[in-house]
Amino acid sequence: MKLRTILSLSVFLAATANAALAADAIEIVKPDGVPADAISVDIAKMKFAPGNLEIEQGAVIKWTNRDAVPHNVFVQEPFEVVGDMLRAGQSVALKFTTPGEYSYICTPHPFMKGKITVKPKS
Ligand SMILES: [Cu+2]
Repeated sequence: MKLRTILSLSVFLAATANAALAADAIEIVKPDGVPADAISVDIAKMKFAPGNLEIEQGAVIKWTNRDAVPHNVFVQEPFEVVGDMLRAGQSVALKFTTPGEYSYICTPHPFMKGKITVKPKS
């Protein structure tokens, strides 16, 4: 095998592994699948409240837009996961299955920031 072929193959494999990990680490939960013990975050007055959360592995967070302007939840780090644009009163829920730190913003308002710390299940 030529060196160039090996290099492009390893780049491809690394990208594939990343995508698989991202899909496993954060799942978008359908509205009818949101558990009763989901943790609520309000999007209000151009802020995520609470902005910083510590949760246990496997927990679901449900964001609800309390503002008149549309917002979303865009997890930037360590993987990119974009929730739907939320109109007033609409929600999006994400399940965090892998311990780590997840930083997110609202795409139209990047000054809106939040962080989720996912602890291993005890
Ligand atoms: Cu916003």
